[in-house]
Amino acid sequence: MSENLLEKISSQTMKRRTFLKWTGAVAAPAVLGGATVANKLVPSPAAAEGTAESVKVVPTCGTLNCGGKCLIKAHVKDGTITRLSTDDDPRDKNADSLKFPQIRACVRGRGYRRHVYHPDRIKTPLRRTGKRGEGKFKEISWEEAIKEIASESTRIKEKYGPASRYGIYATGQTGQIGSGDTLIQRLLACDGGFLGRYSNYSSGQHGAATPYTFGVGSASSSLDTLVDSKLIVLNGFNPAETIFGHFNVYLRLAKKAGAKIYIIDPRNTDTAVGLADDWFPIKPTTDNALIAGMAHVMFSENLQDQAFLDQYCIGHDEEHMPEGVPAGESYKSYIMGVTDGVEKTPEWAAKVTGLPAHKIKQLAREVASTKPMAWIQGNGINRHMNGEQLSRGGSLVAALTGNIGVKGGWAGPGAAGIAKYVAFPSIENPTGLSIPCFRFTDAIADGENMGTAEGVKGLEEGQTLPSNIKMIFNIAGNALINQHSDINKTIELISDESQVEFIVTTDLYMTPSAKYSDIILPTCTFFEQSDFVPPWSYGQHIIMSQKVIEPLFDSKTEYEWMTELARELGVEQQFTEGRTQDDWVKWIINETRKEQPDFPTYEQLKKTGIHKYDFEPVIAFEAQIKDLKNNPFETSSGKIELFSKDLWDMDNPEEIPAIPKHVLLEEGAEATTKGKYPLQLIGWHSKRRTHSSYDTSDWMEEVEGNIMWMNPIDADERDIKEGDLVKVFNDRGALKMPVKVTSRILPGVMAIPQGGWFTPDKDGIDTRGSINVLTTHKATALGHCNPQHTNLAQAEKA
Ligand SMILES: Nc1nc2c(c(=O)[nH]1)N[C@H]1C(S)=C(S)[C@@H](COP(=O)(O)OP(=O)(O)OC[C@H]3O[C@@H](n4cnc5c(=O)[nH]c(N)nc54)[C@H](O)[C@@H]3O)O[C@H]1N2
Ligand SMILES: Nc1nc2c(c(=O)[nH]1)N[C@H]1C(S)=C(S)[C@@H](COP(=O)(O)OP(=O)(O)OC[C@H]3O[C@@H](n4cnc5c(=O)[nH]c(N)nc54)[C@H](O)[C@@H]3O)O[C@H]1N2
Ligand SMILES: [Mo]
Repeated sequence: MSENLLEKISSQTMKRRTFLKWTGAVAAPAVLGGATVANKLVPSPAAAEGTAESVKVVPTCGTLNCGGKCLIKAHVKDGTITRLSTDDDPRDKNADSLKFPQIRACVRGRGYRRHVYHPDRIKTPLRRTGKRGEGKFKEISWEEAIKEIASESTRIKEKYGPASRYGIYATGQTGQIGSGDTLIQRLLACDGGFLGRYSNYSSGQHGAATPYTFGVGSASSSLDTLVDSKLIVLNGFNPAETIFGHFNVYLRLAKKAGAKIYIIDPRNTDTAVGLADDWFPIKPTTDNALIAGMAHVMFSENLQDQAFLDQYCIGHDEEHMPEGVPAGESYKSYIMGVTDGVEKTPEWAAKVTGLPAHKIKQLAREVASTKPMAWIQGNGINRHMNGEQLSRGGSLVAALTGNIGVKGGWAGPGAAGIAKYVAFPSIENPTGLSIPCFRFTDAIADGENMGTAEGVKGLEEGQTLPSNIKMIFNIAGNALINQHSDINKTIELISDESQVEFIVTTDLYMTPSAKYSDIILPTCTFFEQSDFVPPWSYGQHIIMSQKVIEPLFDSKTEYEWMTELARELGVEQQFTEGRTQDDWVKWIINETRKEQPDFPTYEQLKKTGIHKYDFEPVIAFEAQIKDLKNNPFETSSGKIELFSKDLWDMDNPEEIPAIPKHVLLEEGAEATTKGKYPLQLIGWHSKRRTHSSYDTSDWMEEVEGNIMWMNPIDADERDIKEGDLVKVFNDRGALKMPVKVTSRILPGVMAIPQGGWFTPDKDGIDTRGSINVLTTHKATALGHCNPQHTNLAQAEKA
């Protein structure tokens, strides 16, 4: 049967019974993809789900980077997955368990079969034949591929030094051992070293900012404590769609227990629609102006928790400032106009944020008077050019209202880590060098001039990197092109074969990043290998992801092909320590059991898949608030630093202010009136994709189309109607996509769901709504992070 015919059959099957029906009790026979290549894949067209005896149910776990890491039960018949179900833990049969909530798969988790059995999966190793990026490849054997990667890697190491080799940010697979991203770093560490990286695209600004407030990177309580909150404010956070470590479960429980939930977001999100009591539509990047307006109300009406501030904080007023700072620089001085002559009244804040002054006053009074109150910073405020400031702003609200160290309050971004296990061991990178992950394009173009000022770690002041990046391993990621900013500029850089000399990608699909690679290797989904999968740092469970089916086509797991590469490079023993991937899963479990004797065994996990930890509530900084003298904060002052002397000393007050104030940005809200781009453009993480993953899934397209949002006022001005194709553009690029005209978004703001695959037409205009054609390479000042929600653009009918 030809592949075309197979595709036809599969799409007809899809039409007959839509995916949404498929997720019900009766599963359809899967006749999807790849029959020509591997018999082992293709079920007979007649394969129905079968009798109870013939169907095996195998628990496993989704390892994509959505933070959920949910229990997925694969129903397998004759080696084929025919249906997926999920957690039905009886301890949570009434959906009210605080400790053991069902870790249920969302619509994407339920739709994984289309991700696995898809005709577009890459089936054999490929080598580029045309110019880089032209999209011409020929099939090669694994043996050839491994030999070529080994010889190029060695050549480049010898010519430019080991720190010219880079494993790019890649989150397509996040299990402990299956994560190719972790494995390639381990392998390169065995082979002389590489250029490492730190930070991430998710919460880099939070991570950079939080230590300046609290002295440590984590300021988190456990999710169950939210049930004690009376008021929860979600600031740039959309967990109904992003799940986010099952935050959504606890918000629902908190609401049931009587908490009010408010949403501050330019969009009336699914979270707002489903859970919120009120929506505060704010112009992107202006949250600190809202907070300033609220602080003005608090200081004017004496609503702030002065006793808390005086005891635990510095920087809130002139009486509590660090040494060596001139008068008039405290937060209160800024609010009352002493610092810059502008009083930050609610009316001032209204002009900046777009929120009515009476709503700002209402929010200030409620936030100050309702205790306990949890102000939670999402990653939506993080991914801005002033993300570090916005992140500190949320913690400032918590301090002003005395909601730190109390149950039901909240101190900073994220949530407390509960899952504890012995991790897959890493091997130290011999070069000791690392860059902020967002600056890899800078390190390709001009790494030799990057030093500590550009965020490089492992160098002395005055030193620079020994080489530009010359080789890239892109292992289960799409940030080489699609998920990084300014796609057109990145493509110019990556297309130049004299800059990066060799690029290896592994993926399931021919993504935009794969297209710009020299060797592409077909790898496996989590169904095709075993792994140990913790959720994001604050999850409360782990899952043993079991191998459910054999690797499809000619694919290999990352562990398997890297073991072969390690052998070729002469470092196999060091790389594997004599263990298979499954041996490592057992190793982690056994080592963990040495520390936690009641942790389940490998055999037990084979049956249940999941382990949920019993735990006591964690309250961030409880010890400090109970007894500051014996438990000072780990800041220079020993207190919560609302004014940071360390930031002040950086002497860059426009970009890195010492207090979380509102700053003007080149592409911020105020700049809309200044140039040719009058609309703010943000992205969001939509339910139909995990980043760019599932963009090819027609089942997910049934869930939600790839559609941008625009307010009717902006649409009318441009004669744009619901469903029209709209061209969105700025100096960096242009895209076309259909529009939803809706008052669920603030006028002056457009939103595009991030992750569409860059698909240029003959004029280079993207046709899939790939937002990163419009975003910038410029990194944030403090953390060198990705400001991918801070953009100005124009729109017109296409
Ligand atoms: N404009 C804008 N850009 C953004 C963001 C934004 O909000 N706006 N968000 C940023 C954030 S927070 C993040 S974390 C990054 C994420 O960026 P990436 O880490 O690049 O994530 P994905 O786009 O999901 O890419 C994962 C790749 O892995 C592949 N894959 C999926 N499953 C498997 C598997 O089992 N095995 C293998 N080998 N491959 C697999 C997928 O096909 C996909 O190509 O994007 C960032 N980019
Ligand atoms: N379905 C799905 N789930 C995911 C992912 C996915 O791709 N798909 N990705 C996962 C990953 S890696 C991450 S990092 C998380 C991210 O999850 P979230 O933290 O929820 O991040 P975003 O979706 O980027 O943004 C959240 C909200 O912030 C709003 N926002 C943007 N700018 C501003 C602003 O200036 N002020 C305010 N107040 N709000 C603003 C956006 O409209 C959006 O609704 O989601 C994870 N979960
Ligand atoms: Mo992320």
